[in-house]
Amino acid sequence: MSHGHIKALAMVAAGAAMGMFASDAMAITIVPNADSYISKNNPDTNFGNASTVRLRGGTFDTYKAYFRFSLSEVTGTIVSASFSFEPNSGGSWIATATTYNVYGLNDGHAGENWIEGNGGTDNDPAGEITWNNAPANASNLGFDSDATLLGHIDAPAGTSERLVFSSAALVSFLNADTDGQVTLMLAPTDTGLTTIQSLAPRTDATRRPRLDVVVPEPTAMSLLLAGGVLCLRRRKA
Ligand SMILES: [Ca+2]
Ligand SMILES: [Ca+2]
Ligand SMILES: [Ca+2]
Repeated sequence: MSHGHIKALAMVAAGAAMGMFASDAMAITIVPNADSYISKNNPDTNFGNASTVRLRGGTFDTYKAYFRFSLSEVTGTIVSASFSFEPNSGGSWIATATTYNVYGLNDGHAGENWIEGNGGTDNDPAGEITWNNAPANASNLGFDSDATLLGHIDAPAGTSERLVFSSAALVSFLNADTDGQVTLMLAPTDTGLTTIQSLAPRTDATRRPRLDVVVPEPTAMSLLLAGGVLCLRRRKA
């Protein structure tokens, strides 16, 4: 292979690589296909159809939240990701500054198909999520070993802004998924948190929770692969 050939191939490869990480990254926004909170004081009540997703410390009750996302649109390795959510539109939702832990339900857990439900204590649809049947749920604000702590996010008092969580652990968790669906959970860290924290649910088209991921643009990936094949063919000739 001539120096000219090598130089040209190197330029193509560099261009494709730059494209992959700069202009040709593809952002995908995913909204939950299920969300609900669970209440320790109402352990058999489902809140899947509630107009808010609530969080609360342990003084009067404990609320934790579950969100499930489909990764079916995601191809390739995720290079960055964020999980974000907004306060409910009505009233004050955070009276005091607080911190939430973000967990992921371990991939392959039988509870990944948890049922969002339509409210009430009727267990109809069967298995609708409650404190007593929620996957990986543990006493108070914790989760058991079927969940992985992905980090935490601070929520300022009185904020009306979207809160955006990201961590390397979140990216790893998403990339480790094998069945195209992931469940993220939120729990306050403060057992003395008395006020109800109220987030917008997935049914709120403007404020709903989101999972935003960035993957390399498929066309750039294809170009790089095509370039590699071309290179091999030329070398054989
Ligand atoms: Ca819901
Ligand atoms: Ca999964
Ligand atoms: Ca029901």
